Amino acid sequence: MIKIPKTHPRYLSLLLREKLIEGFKEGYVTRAGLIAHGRGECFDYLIGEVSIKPALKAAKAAAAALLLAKHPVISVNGNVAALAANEVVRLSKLSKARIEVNLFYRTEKRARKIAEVLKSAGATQVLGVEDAVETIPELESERRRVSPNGILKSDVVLVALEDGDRTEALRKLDKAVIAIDLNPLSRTARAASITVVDNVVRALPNIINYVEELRILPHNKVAEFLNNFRNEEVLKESLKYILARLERLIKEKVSLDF
Ligand code: PTJ
Repeated sequence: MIKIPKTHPRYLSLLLREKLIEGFKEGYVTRAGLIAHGRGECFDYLIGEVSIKPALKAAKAAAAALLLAKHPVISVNGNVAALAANEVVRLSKLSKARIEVNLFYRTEKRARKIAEVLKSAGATQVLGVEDAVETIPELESERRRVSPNGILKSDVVLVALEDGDRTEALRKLDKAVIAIDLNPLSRTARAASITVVDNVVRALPNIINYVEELRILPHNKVAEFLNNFRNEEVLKESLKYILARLERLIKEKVSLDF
C-alpha cells in the first residue's frame, strides 16, 4: 500500500482509497466498487465528511433493530470488507448478528477471499460462500444467492453500498433492512426501513456505540427508539442538511477550501 503522509489534509480520504485499491489488487474488490466509492465520496463532500444528526438518529434506530432482532444478519460486499472488516466483526459479536457475504459481481473466488478477510479480522463464522444455495425470489442479479441460515431466515439485514433491487426484494419478504448509504436519493436509501446517510467507516462505529449503550436497557425501552423512528423524515432531514449547508457556504462567502 502506498504510504500516505499523516499530515496530508486529505489523509483519511486517501487512506480509504488505498484500502480499496489494495482490495482490488488482492482480487476481492470489484472494478465497479472503485467507481461506487467515488460516487460515495461526492456525497460525503456534501455532508462535510461528518456523521450528521439524522445519521446518528438512524444509527441509534439501527442498533435498536439489531438488538431486538431474532435473526440479524450483516451483509458484506467487497467494498465493505476492504473498508470496515474489523467493525463488521465487532458489531456482529456485540449484536449476535451473523455475517454473510453477498455480492453483486459474484465469483466464488471473491466470496472466498472476502470470507478470509473477515476471518482475519476475527470472524468465527462467515455465511454466503459454499452455503449460498438458496435464492431470493424476484431477484435476478447474483445478489439473489443467499444462505438458508443467514439472509434467507433473517428478520433484520444490514446492508451497505447496496443496489436498490435487493433492498426492495428483501422488504417484499417482510425483512427489515438497515442501509448505510451516503446518497439519500438512492433507491436503496428510499426502499430501506432504516437508512444511515453516512460513510460506512463512520456509520458502523456509531452503530457499535449505540449497541453498547442500548443493550443494557430493557427491551421495551429499546423498542421505543425503533417505534419513534420514521425513515422518510430522516431522508428529508439529510437533504435539508445538505441544502442548508450549501446555502450557508454560499452566503458566508467563505473560502471553498474546506
Ligand atoms: O462487491 P460487489 O460485487 O457486491 O459490488 C458492490 C458495488 C459497490 C460495486 C455495488 O453494490 C454497486 O455498484 O453499488 P452502487 O449501485 O454504486 O451503490 C453504491 C452506493 O453506496 C451509492 O449510493 C454510493 O453513494 C454509496 N457509497 C459509496 N461509498 C460509500 C457509500 N455509502 C457509504 N459509505 C461509503 N464508503
